[in-house]
This record gives sequence, structure tokens and C-alpha cells, in this order.
Amino acid sequence: MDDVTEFLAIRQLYNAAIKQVRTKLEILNDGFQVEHCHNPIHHIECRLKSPGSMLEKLRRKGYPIEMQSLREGILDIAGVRVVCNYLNDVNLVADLLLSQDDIRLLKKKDFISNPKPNGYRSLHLIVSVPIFLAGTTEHIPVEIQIRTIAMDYWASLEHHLKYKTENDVSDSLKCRLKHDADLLSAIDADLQDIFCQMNA
Ligand code: 0O2
Repeated sequence: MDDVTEFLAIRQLYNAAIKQVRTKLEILNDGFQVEHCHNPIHHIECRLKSPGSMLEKLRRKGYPIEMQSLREGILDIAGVRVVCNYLNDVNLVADLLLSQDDIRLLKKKDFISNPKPNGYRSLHLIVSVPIFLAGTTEHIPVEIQIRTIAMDYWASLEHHLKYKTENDVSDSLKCRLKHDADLLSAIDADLQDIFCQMNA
């Protein structure tokens, strides 16, 4: 198989893994609605890392530009973002997904319990899912970011602001961004409390 065909075959595998994870999440969300009259998931976004982003990450991590280091070193080629309604829904969705027999947890970063210094909050899981092919099974890694609507709102705007400016962001603006992340976190906690009281 030449390099281009191999690369396309690999992309197809990661695409299949995204579809698998998305379907699992949708089924969990629908099932939770039937049993508990509540949808933990507000919406799901999926993306396959672009070839340019893959190359940039291989270079940044000092890996050789080859298929093996791509498959072993870059664990976020397949990305699924799950935006939840309430704070408790984040761990609920993670636990329900991880309790499935065919999902293997490879790595977990909890930026909700331990937010990044800039205020970023999200739960990151790297899982592997089996993809069944003619005669073989491939275990494909997928990065799943699970966060609330408020966390997603902040992260989307902060990401956009960072990429828009060519200059370094001043300390005072960084401080205001962090302050806004903390305000949104307090709102998340309050809305969770209101939800619990209204459903007690
Ligand atoms: P994209 O297009 O959003 O995917 P690793 O060394 O591989 O374990 P990695 O992947 O470099 O760690 O970083 P990490 O901390 O696990 O986070 C990766 C992704 O989380 C980023 O993807 C963002 O989507 C999100 N993220 C992490 N920190 C921040 C932040 O401070 N602000 C915002 N807005 N998003 C953040 P990429 O690589 O940026 O690309």
C-alpha cells in the first residue's frame, strides 16, 4: 500500500471510531431521557484532525514524520466534544460511557477538578474503541472532551480570541478571562443546585 492509500485508510478508521463513539453517546442520552426524563447531553461535535494539524503536532512533540508515530503518538486524531446541560452530567456521561465493556480508558485529564491556570475547564478522556474489519480488529484512540455549556462557551471564545490576536495577550486581559471562567463556574454550580431542588 503506498503512503497516500495508507493515510486514507487510517483516516477512515478514525472516522469509524468517531461514528462509534457518537452513536454510543446518543444511545446513552436517549436511554437516560426515557428512564429519568432528563437529557444529560445538550449537543455533540466531532472532528477529524486535519493533516496540517497532525504534522504540526508530530513536529512539536519531536516525533518522526511517519505512519507509526502518527498512530502511536497522536491520540487526538479522532475528537468528540460532548456538551452537557448540567455540571453533574459531565461525570455521569463519562461514567456511563466508561462502564461499557468494549471501551478502554487510556488517559484521563480532569480540568474541572483541576482547572488550567488560564481558567480552562473540561474533562478529557482518551479511550480506545474496537473497529471490526474483514478478518481483524483495530483498537482506535478517540479524545473525548466533556464539558458544560458554560465551559464550552468560554473555551470557544477564548480559543477564538487567542487565534485572532497576533500579539501576546496582556496580563490584565488574561486575568479578566480567568475571572470570567470562574464566574461561569459559579453559575454552573448554581444552576446545578436549582436543577436538583426543582427535581427533588
Ligand atoms: P483542537 O483543534 O481543539 O483539537 P497531550 O500532550 O497530547 O497529552 P494535548 O492534546 O496537547 O496533550 O493537550 P490537552 O491539554 O490534552 O488539550 C488538547 C485540547 O484541549 C486542545 O486541542 C483544545 O481543544 C483543548 N484545550 C486545552 N487547553 C485549552 C485552553 O486553554 N483553551 C481552550 N480554548 N482549549 C483548550 P487543540 O490541540 O488546541 O486543537
